[in-house]
Amino acid sequence: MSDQSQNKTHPNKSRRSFLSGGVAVAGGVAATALGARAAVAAAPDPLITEIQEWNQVLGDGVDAAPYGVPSEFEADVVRRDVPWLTADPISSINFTPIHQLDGIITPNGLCFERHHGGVAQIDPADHRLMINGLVDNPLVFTMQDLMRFPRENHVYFLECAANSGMEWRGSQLNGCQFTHGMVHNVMYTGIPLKLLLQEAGLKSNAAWLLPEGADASGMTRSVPLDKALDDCLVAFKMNGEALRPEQGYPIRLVVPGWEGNMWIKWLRRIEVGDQPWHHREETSKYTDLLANGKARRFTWAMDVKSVITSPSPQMPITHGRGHTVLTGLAWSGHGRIKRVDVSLDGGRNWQTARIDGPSLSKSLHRFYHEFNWDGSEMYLQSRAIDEFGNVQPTKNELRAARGDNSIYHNNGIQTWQVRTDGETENVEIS
Ligand SMILES: Nc1nc2c(c(=O)[nH]1)N[C@H]1C(S)=C(S)[C@@H](COP(=O)(O)O)O[C@H]1N2
Ligand SMILES: [Mo]
Repeated sequence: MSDQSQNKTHPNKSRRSFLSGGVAVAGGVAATALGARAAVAAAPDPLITEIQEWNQVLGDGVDAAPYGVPSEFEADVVRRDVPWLTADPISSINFTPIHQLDGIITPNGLCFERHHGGVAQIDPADHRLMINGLVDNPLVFTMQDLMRFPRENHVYFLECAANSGMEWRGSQLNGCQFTHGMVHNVMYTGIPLKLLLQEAGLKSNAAWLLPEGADASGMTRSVPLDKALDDCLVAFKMNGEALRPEQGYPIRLVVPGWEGNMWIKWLRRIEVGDQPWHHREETSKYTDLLANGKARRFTWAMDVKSVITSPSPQMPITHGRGHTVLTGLAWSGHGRIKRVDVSLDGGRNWQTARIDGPSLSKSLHRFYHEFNWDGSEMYLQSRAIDEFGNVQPTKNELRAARGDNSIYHNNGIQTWQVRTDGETENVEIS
């Protein structure tokens, strides 16, 4: 990226004060990093000396976008898919552009989508939620009924169990959007599921739930009752506004910390039973075939995990050596993240990264590591540790425990190779 193209997205004023302020107050690191820039700035720069067009003509009025959209200069910040992974757009996946985001909240329009029968378009006036099975009073709720229950707000990540699954046998996809982008993190507004179950009255032998979607796939998944009574929500808002159709409008199940598959979208029915159902999602899917021929099942919680989002293959280092900001995401389905370690040399030496922003249970955490890049090759890794002492494993440790056949629950440490020219690639260290 040239200096000029950078100026287009940075207001001149703040860039100037950054340059002069940075050199004046900072020590060796900033002065070295910014030395080259200061020399460039000494030549007349028309972006500073000329009055720009946008400074002379009136802009759009308030009616231009009744629902706001991002700047046209952000047009490449979009969900993307991997064509060979999904044969058709109906039973499909796309990926959150986590390499281009910051903080911990995923904007609604960028949350990855996974659906098995396309996006159901449902008028909330026509939507019903039924609770039946082992209950005293089978009930049907309209949306209006649901709006009269007490609600709560919580920020939770949703990670598909297959996130990073294509990387199990070795590095494959070149970008964290594709290796780690089946995750999003939003604030849900919803009704504790416990309240709706209490309204129906649970029979004494009630032990399992089978939530079901109203989409063409009619997806179902067995959920243990303890989890439902603990922290599940029937959510109708994400980041303050209605769920997007692709996220399950008008209501979805929120199953904090557990695999995305259980978060039934377009939720229409919850059957209460005394044992789990063994449907497709409990048998041929969402189980891991081990080396000894047995399969792991009911692996609900998403284990402690992290990834460096920049630098990364889609976010190479373009500014040359000197002051460099490394950033990434960490999360655990068990609770909060306590610490994130970062290595620049493929796991030989580790330093503690700086976690910034809210540290919430079962939510993404943002970490940073600022360092002075000397221009040599690096092997970047991050390793998260949660509040219960769970440590993110290496990919070799995972394969030693689970063999080569797994797809789901790959929380192994990711390596990015940064070359001397700043280009970055997905690699594995053996
Ligand atoms: N009704 C229904 N619910 C569903 C699905 C679906 O296809 N239909 N897909 C599941 C899977 S596998 C995942 S990972 C999450 C994805 O949620 P998202 O599309 O909001 O990212 O929804 C789950 N809930
Ligand atoms: Mo999923």
